[in-house]
Amino acid sequence: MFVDKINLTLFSGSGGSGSISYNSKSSKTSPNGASGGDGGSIIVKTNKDLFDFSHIFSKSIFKADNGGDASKNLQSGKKADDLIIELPLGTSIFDQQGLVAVLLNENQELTLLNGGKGGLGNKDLKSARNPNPGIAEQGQKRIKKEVTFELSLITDIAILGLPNSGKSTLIKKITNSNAKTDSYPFTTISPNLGVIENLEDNYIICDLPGLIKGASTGVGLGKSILKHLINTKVLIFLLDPSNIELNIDEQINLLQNEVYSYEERLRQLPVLLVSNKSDLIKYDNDMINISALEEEGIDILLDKIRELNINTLKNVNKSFLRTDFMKNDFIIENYSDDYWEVTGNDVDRIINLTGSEIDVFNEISHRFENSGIPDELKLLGVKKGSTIKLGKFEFIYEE
Ligand SMILES: Nc1nc2c(ncn2[C@@H]2O[C@H](COP(=O)(O)OP(=O)(O)OP(=O)(O)O)[C@@H](O)[C@H]2O)c(=O)[nH]1
Ligand SMILES: [Mg+2]
Repeated sequence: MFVDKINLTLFSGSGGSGSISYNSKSSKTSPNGASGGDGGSIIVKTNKDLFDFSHIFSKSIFKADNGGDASKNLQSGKKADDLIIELPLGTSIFDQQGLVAVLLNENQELTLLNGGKGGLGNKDLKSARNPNPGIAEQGQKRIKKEVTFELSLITDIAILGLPNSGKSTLIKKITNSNAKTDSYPFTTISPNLGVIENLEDNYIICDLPGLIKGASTGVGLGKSILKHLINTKVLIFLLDPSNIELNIDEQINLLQNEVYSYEERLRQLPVLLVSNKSDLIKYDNDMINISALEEEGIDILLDKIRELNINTLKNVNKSFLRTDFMKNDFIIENYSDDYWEVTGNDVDRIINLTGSEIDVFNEISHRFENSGIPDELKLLGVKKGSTIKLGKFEFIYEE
């Protein structure tokens, strides 16, 4: 079963408690109570070999372990292991406030919940003010969070068409996919992935369920089909000249309408217009004519795909990370590969300074470098030489 959306409840682990003990038991001096162990965090990590959430479908609750309590006499509590949830590339993560992150890079890691800090024991609470504390901290309590993971497949090419146009027949002919085909509409109800292997590079292609009028507003499988286009680089509109309800031009119109009303940015993607079922009707213009069933014209289609140099193309999606759900409070957005904007409370704190220009600049650089922002930018794949906009300041990123 293909699972491309899942709701989960996450719990971080509580921190263990610190202890109260003393070197000298009789006089209760020289505190040596150790600290509790930190609770486990919940971390998500992308794995390029996953293509949906079926590996976690059977669980709706994930709990990280609690940290151990400290014992007496310098024996700290055990730190709990973090709980790592693996996710496919192309996962968007939502919490109750909205989008948290879009994970597009390999081995990208993100901590969704920090484990509770272990409480300090009386040894670590010693201070000049209180050299012999008779107190210890409890560990931080576990935190609960409801999240939704939603996948938009990462593919090179997506095949779109009305029901029955022959999309699954085509993917079966040009890849290793064993998609189901049949003469009734809506045979395909979830995407089929395949790899085209006989070009210079391997390309991932996906066959989607048939699109119908109103898909972009949610009719039929509507948006759950269209969302997979956000991470693809090329569209194939597979047209069916034997369709008695809509002629080829009407099919093109319908597909364009639904795709572009769903997401305007998809206009940037190259589209191959392919008329299928040429064994029945050949379409007489510059369209690519194929018969997926009889394997006619397939080489011409593959040549057209080769000419697109897909490796040089981009999808229209962008990485996204909203970190105010955790320790930090900033939002990073990239509007192009070399222009990134960071906004939010942390940024305001970093840049809210007055003084001479050079002092302000130095202090901002220092604060920026010591904030969580550079690490997150690195995670999102920012390149040296890119422009970073921090509030009203812009500067060039150097690793
Ligand atoms: N004559 C002819 N029939 C074809 C051709 N390609 C597909 N078909 C037939 O068209 C019907 C639908 O094919 P599918 O590949 O299941 O179509 P689909 O677009 O995946 O359909 P949905 O998944 O329902 O949207 C089947 O009966 C196929 O055998 C073709 O090139 N020529
Ligand atoms: Mg199909």
